Amino acid sequence: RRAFARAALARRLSTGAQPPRVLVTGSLGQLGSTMVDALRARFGQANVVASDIRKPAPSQRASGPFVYADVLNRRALEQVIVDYGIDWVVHFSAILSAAGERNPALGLDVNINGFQNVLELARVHGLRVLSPSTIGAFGPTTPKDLTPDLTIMRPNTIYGISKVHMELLGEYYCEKYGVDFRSLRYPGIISADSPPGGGTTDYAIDIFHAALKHNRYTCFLQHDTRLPMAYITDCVAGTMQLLEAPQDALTQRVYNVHACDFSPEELVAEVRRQHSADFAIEYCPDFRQAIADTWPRTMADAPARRDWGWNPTLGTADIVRIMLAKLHPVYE
Ligand code: AKB
Repeated sequence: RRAFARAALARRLSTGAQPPRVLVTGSLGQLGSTMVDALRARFGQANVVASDIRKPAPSQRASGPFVYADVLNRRALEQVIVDYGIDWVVHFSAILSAAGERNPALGLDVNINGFQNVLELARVHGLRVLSPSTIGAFGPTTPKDLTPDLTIMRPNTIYGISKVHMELLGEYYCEKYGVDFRSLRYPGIISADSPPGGGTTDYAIDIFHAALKHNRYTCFLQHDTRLPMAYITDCVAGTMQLLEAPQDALTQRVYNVHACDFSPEELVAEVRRQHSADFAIEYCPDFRQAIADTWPRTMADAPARRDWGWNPTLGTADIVRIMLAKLHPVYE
């Protein structure tokens, strides 16, 4: 199916058909710049409009168009969509789990009203929308191991509640109005080039900076808290695959994706093995422990593999190797 999607796109481009014009909201967040780069490599620099409510660094501006766009301002967002002739929206603007518990009003506003604005504009202007969901959409009563796509979903965080709302509303707009809504439930995403922003899985990035800087780390989750994780390149590759998959390949609109899973103590063991045998760790769980305790440990993702070719390649040891290699020069 992946080969089919690529061939269809190649045909589209070779027959002179225009590549899609894509708007990325929240493009200055953890995933945004890598996703924008991948989209520009595929569809051309000028066809991918990056947007956010912050000022981009000169390097983030250099590779193509950037616009100020607040997802809470529907008219302004609509103007960008009309002015740039947007076909697809990749909607990354969101307040993550820990940040949402710190500021529930902001979490509700951005995650619910921001998404509703995007979806309504997709209905009016016939857009494809890819908006990621998360393992945070599951809750304390969800089965924790090999969690299936369809299961109990009663999250108890603002982030989780707003993402279940997003999934259901996207499916509703798809069925009722034919909006081409697509979503995948991200695990914790690990990246070296862009910092995370207010998540419960952020420890798995912080730990590398601390290891290289101080050779010690105080972890805000308990030693044995196993969570699903993925390296950013696997995440962006999967997001591109789902974005480009032909409509008739999709048997559902929201997909679990699983790449690897580990606990803090397993990550520490790998950092000690690859970096420093005397790397010191202390566990001081805070409010994020209660969030992590409600999330799956591992996810079942056969439909994503079957329908659009989800095929992550990096496991825990690979992620540690890449993170250490990328961050080492920063702390030399
Ligand atoms: C978070 O920790 O909130 C995010 C997520 C798993 O969606 N990284």
